[in-house]
Amino acid sequence: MQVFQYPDQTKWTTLQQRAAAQEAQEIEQRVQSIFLDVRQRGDVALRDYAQQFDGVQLQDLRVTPEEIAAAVAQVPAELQTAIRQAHANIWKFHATQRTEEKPVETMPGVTCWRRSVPVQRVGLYIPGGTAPLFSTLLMLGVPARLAGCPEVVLTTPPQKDGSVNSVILFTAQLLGISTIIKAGGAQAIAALTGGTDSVPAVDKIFGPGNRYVTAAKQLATRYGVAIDMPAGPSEVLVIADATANPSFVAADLLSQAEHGPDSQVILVSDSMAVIEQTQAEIERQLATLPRAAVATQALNESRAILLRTPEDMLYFSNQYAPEHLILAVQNPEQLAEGVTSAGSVFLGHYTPEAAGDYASGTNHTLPTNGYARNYSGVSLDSFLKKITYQRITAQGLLNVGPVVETMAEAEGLSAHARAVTLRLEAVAGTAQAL
Ligand code: HSO
Ligand code: ZN
Repeated sequence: MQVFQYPDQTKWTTLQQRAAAQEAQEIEQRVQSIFLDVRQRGDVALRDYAQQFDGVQLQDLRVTPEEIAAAVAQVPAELQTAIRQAHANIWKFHATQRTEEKPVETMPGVTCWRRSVPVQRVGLYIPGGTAPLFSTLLMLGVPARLAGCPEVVLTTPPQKDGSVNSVILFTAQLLGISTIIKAGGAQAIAALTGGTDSVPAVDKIFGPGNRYVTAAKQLATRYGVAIDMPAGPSEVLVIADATANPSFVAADLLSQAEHGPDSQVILVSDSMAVIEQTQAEIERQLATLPRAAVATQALNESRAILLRTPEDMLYFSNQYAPEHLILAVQNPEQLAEGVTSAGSVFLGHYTPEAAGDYASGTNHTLPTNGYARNYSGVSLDSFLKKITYQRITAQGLLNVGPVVETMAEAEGLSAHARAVTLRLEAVAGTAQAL
């Protein structure tokens, strides 16, 4: 980690910068041609890409019920129990996000209300690679189920032998997801966008992925498909005061760093002793970390920053807007109240980010790359649309009609005014007939 002691406030924005993504244009062009190809050749294109990128020749792109049953039998009982518990906790937390709104009479006879309706067809993308994240499937599948989305399609890249990771299949089965497609990368997103013989088209696509997947999701939005959020490499910022335990802090920083060489890791402290001890701890813990090579790359780009006060630390963090914020301080509640930009906040010395990554109940699909300034993480709402309704009675029209007429005429939109006037005349006619 690079250490910065009491940097001048004019330097803070430089310290808050994320590494800029390169070759964006090249990636975009590649993704565009994949989209065209999948649109034209459908499943044939998907099979070609599986051969090219995953090194596997696929017959059936869809996972069969027999494959699911066989995979489930392979998952150790202890892991099954852990996943069930995490599922229960995530379900419990997201269930509290259900809201019921009551109709309101804005004027007598003018009633307005709003109904939550699930997004009808959702696509969940789960990457394969070195660490197939079945936990992410829980984070997306639980709110999709709670929302009541009628069609849930899972896409994930096949392994070298043509199978799908057994824990991912177990988790899918637990969630009641049976449409599972063996496709990864931009081609999977292209298939979910336009549909193919094997892959149903969807209305909204969720899930993390590499830069090709991210670029593909962005391209999908141009075809009218929504996405969860713009995604970037995972991030953590830890605020640690003198009461922090350096071995805990080091473990938290490393758990972020091991995700990928481009993971963003920042330590902010008002204690130089904590920074020094944390650095020593990182070295010690790295020695026994299987993914040490990945973590080391990320740590080379990471920063430890010594600031003077809790207020300064909070200000720095809010400006950076981290995906995850850990408050390893004596009074985390007080500091937490001042958080204005962060995806998810972890309070106190016994609350590692890892708990939220897997099992405490909150969602781990969160805004990165500074988007915590204007985006929320995935929640039940991400799978719902809110439709507004209204009903106006004759009395209601007498009340609200003249307001509309006046405003419509002032905007020069006479047909709008007439839509009210004609009805008001009809109402007057009925009143006279009575
Ligand atoms: N920290 C990751 C989520 C994750 N961690 C999955 C472990 N598995 C992004 O929030
Ligand atoms: Zn993680």
